[in-house]
Amino acid sequence: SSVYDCIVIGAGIQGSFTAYHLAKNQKRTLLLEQFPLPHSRGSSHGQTRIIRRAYSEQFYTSMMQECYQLWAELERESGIKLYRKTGLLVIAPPGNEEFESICRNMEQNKVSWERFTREQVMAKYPGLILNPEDVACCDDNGGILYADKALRAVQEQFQKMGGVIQDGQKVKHIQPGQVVTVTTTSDIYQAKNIVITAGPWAQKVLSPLGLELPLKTLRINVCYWKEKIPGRSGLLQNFPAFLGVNLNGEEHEVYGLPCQEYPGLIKICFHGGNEAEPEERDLQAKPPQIPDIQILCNFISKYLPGLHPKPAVIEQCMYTNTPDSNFILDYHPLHKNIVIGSGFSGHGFKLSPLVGKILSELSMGKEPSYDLTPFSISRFQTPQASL
Ligand code: PYC
Repeated sequence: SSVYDCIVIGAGIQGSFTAYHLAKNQKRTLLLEQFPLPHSRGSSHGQTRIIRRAYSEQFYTSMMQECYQLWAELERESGIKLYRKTGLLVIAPPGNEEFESICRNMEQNKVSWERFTREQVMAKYPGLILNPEDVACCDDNGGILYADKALRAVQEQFQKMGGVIQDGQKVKHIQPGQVVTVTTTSDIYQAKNIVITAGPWAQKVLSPLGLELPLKTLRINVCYWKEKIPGRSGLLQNFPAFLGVNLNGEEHEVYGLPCQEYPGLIKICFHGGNEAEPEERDLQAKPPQIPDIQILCNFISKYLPGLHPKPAVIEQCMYTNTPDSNFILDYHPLHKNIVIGSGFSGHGFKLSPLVGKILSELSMGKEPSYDLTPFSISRFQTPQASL
């Protein structure tokens, strides 16, 4: 069969946007997915994700500017609304360093934002009770992305541009070379370049290629909460997306967003989880190392007392975390025609249009549009297996 310009392995949101940008550049592209699409086993399912420029790392705040434009472009091309502006509220204890760098970054990057007093927050969002000392700010254009619609839209645009999707085919073997041969459970394909965006399966795909990355795969409980008395909490009318940083003396973050999935419920989750293999995600976990649901219950009792302190619905998702929570966007150290996008660490969805653009640039041998130092494999300095 003929040789593709590029094969993208993994049709989650990152791989799908990579394939889309390659097709926009007239590259003959095959997008491979191990499961029949759509599916809920990786990190790109569900109806909603947060979008924000409120980041403590300058490079994400800056990259998000282009992401908003790219999301709007996909909305125009597909004719589908993918973004809803709700504002993104950040809440933290006083003197919190991450909170202050988020404010600084928004200011320096000309993001439309404001600080709120505790009283302003509680007046604007009835039902949300802050501690007396808590501080807050709002990223005005923060909000939610319609995740499942976005995934479908980007795949459809890719196909309209002539891209090919083969789903339900698991990659069994990759033979590097000037032309890379990819053997799946049902076929053999060849391409001049490949991009690996395999989500929590990344390490399994990369080990046979001699590359060990310090990735941890986590099982995430996505929790939905119900009002104690229907209609009484005031939370359902005007609820923003929010990020709670180190609240309640916790090291971790809690986040929430208005819920599309289950009318009448609110989605509030712990931004972390316990280690699990993606294939074992749905098995009864060992006693958790991090009591994520208990932390959430404590948070709800204090900050959202109008909600039942136990989740009504719990769904699962996977994170693939790097030690510094920054992505991996790089070449394979030995094979320049193998590009890797991985380690999205639970915050990659909003950045996916730009991640896809950057991975496509790497794959096409173009100068990437951003400084990729924070995303390099060499930052880990891990000893590699015999490459
Ligand atoms: O990036 O805003 C985010 C986020 C919150 C929870 C998971 N991701």
